[in-house]
Amino acid sequence: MSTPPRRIAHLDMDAFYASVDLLRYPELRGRPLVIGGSSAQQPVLLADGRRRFARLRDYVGRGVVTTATYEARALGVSSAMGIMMAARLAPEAILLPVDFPAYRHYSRLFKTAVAGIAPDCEDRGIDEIYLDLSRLAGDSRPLAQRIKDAVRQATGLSCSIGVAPNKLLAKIASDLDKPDGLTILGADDVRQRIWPLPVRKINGIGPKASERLALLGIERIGQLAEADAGVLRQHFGRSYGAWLLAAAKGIDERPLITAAEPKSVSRETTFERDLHPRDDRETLSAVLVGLCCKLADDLQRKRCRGRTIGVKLRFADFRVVTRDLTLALATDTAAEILRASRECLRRVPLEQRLRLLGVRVSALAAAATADTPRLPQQGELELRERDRQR
Ligand code: TTP
Ligand code: MG
Ligand code: MG
Repeated sequence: MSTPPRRIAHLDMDAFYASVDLLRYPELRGRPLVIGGSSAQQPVLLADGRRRFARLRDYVGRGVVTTATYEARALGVSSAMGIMMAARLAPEAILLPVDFPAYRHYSRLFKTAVAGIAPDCEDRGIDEIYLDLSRLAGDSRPLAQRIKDAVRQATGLSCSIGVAPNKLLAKIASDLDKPDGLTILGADDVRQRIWPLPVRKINGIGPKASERLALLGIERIGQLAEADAGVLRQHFGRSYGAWLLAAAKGIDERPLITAAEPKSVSRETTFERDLHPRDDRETLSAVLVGLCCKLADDLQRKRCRGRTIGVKLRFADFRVVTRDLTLALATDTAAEILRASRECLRRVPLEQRLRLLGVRVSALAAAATADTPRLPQQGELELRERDRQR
């Protein structure tokens, strides 16, 4: 029995660090820009409101280029090059220091935007992800375009996407039409689109291996695909030799490594002053509602539902008490979590002041695979009725 072909996307942000910095300094758009300086290259705000930027030609030091805009790349500048070397190629280019907090912020933003459309995702670092689109509806091109649009909407940045039957081909594809690219590759395209490329384009063939392949007269992926298996084994060992041949043929069965599903989610609050269970009932109740709303939000964002709801109390003397209960149906609604939390709280003798209140939802399952329908919303009504009675 043959399984249907997979549909894997690789998304990579374009000139990522530089593009994030251009959001802050739009006046630099269209100019060669190199990222890699230190605080000495921080722009200086002038009296007239303009900024003075450091030039590559003035740089002295041993720093390396982390990335460069496509305008700077056109002059020969590339990642991992010494900045002094880059200065010889592009003396007029602007140099900016790295700003990791900003890159991390935009990394989170684009990944969240993508997850809203394609939740099956493998995180491959600050500016790239693999996505499994196999279970999503719609043709690959409009789907990938929607993802690109969502990334731009959330960040103002462009990315390049490749869609192919596996990770190896998707990674090559995302690079074929950078920047702002969208490339769809089928198994039938391997011969025409992949084979003419240098072997280095395969993720996993580094400078060492490509050098040794060149010595065997193998420079293009197509030549590698037609190489003798015995010769490859002899020069690269059994396992890497076999992998080289399979990779050149576009074969790659690796699954996506998605983040481990969370086992539980919890939220808690430590009070500024210890609260009395009766005298501060209103405040405690408001805190509890807040915690339950946040948890429902966490669950819905993670596309999970949980069956076990628990509360945690820390008393003024630091004693900790927990209580939990398990629902018949998994839930992700604030009303259900609140109702269960109150049920748990009723089982705790409340005679001391409280330092902390926490709520936890566990026994989680992915909402998509949960066999139970969402509980009817009337639950909320019922809850308010009961509240009034108490
Ligand atoms: P890349 O995705 O390799 O490069 P890029 O996003 O700058 O450009 P493009 O994808 O359009 O070709 O790397 C992502 C970021 O990682 C890059 O912006 C800076 C950082 N980086 C380094 O710090 N050192 C390096 O050697 C490389 C390659 C990247
Ligand atoms: Mg990139
Ligand atoms: Mg990258």
